[in-house]
Amino acid sequence: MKKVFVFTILALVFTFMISSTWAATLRINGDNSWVGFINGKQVAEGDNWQQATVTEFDMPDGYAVIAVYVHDAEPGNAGRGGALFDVILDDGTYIPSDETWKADAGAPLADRDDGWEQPDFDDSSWDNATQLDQFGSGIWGFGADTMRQTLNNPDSTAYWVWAGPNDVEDDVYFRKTVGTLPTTPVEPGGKATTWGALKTEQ
Ligand SMILES: [Ca+2]
Repeated sequence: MKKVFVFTILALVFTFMISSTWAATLRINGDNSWVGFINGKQVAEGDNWQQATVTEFDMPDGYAVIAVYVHDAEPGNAGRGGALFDVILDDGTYIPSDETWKADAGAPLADRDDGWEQPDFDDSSWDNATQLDQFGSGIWGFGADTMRQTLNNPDSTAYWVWAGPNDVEDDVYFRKTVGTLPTTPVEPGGKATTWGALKTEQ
């Protein structure tokens, strides 16, 4: 009976492993400090621009909404702000910070309460991020060797980004949905329908 029990447990664990869909990693660097959110929940906080926060997370629905806040400590043109982040999916898909992310500047995080980090937030009025230097080059290039201690496996190929010119705004917000949004109806229990097959038969 014990062997059967152990086998049952192993089978359950294996079933869970293959059905728990995606796992992924979020890495964030910011000059000077940052807070990261996944699906509206805070998951990361850092203030050493050369030391990324690395967050592993699951995507049971196959996608996740990433939201990143970065604060530049030097007001206006007294200093330049920068944000560098990436998401790596389990299948190797690499999603770098670049101009495809939505970006917005505004009040400091503590004063912002419009739900900007929530998955259902409407960011259609946000501009795209300003794409600056690629990791390893430009004004932050001298820190690349130190940064690679956390930005390895894989090496970062992300771009430093900001909202507008990076010597103006000091509090910026980024958003992107990673993974694949569900496009077909899903039956209770998570079993996918044969929607695609039905459509081709019509
Ligand atoms: Ca500044």
